[in-house]
Amino acid sequence: NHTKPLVIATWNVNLEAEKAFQTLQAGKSAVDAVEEGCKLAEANIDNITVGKGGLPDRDGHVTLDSSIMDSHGNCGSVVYMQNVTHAVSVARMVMEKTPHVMLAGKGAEQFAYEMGFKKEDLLTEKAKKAWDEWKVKSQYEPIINIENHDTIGMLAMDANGDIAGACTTSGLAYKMNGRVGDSPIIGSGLFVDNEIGAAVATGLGEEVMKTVGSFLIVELMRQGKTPQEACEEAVRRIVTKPGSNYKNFQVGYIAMNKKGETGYYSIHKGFWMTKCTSEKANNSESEAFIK
Ligand code: SD4
Repeated sequence: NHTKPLVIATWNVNLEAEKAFQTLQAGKSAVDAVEEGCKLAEANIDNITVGKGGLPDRDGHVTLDSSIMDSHGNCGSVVYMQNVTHAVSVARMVMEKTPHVMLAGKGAEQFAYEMGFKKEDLLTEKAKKAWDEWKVKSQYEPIINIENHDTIGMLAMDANGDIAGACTTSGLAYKMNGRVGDSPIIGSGLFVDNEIGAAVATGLGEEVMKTVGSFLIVELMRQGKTPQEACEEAVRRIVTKPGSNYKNFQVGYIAMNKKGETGYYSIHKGFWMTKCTSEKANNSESEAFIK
């Protein structure tokens, strides 16, 4: 069942995965596909963890993190970017139009305007209301699974077997001002090696960064592990650290290898993967470390 083309994504994002799949079917590249899929999530104001409508930091700023990698090993990312909805597209422009990999904050925003992106207020009424309610107690606790859709991470393989990936997020709700997560950090939130496969992460970014999770998964696949085994090992690295507080946070990984085999695993139940190999995407819940 190693069908090509193929799209997988974190959480339940059928429309986004189908959009990416249609992009591949139209003969476009894997990197076009993941960009198109992620853009749909960024524009959806009902999704409170990505793009416009994302929940703000504790001071009320919506700050976006995103990264993208193509099948030639090129990558681009933006961190702590405000006022521009399509962070994934700006990340792609960083990859394609600058000599750099990563742009941050005001610099990323300025670059986006130079590239023709428009300035938008990303804090919606719904997100502002949630923030106002949070401020009553101002208690920061990682939320384990937010409504089954969350940071979107997407991997695509085109009809030639070439792989690309992207991820986009507003990061953890009510994070400290200035906080950057794993999603824009190449190797942590996302890694693609077109010879081997690709992986993408969701959940508490600090724990993903400490273990360089996505790069780890790709390297484990290079050593012969299946995508499933590699995702399980990357979760195990987190939970077996001395003193790991893993009962109180979620991390989930998805991966694919060059054969089109896929895998996914998480610490807690409630993590889902979307897979699309035909017109309609399917979702399935991940096996979890905590049974
Ligand atoms: C972060 N990994 O900023 C992101 C958040 C996330 O599901 O994935 N939530 O840490």
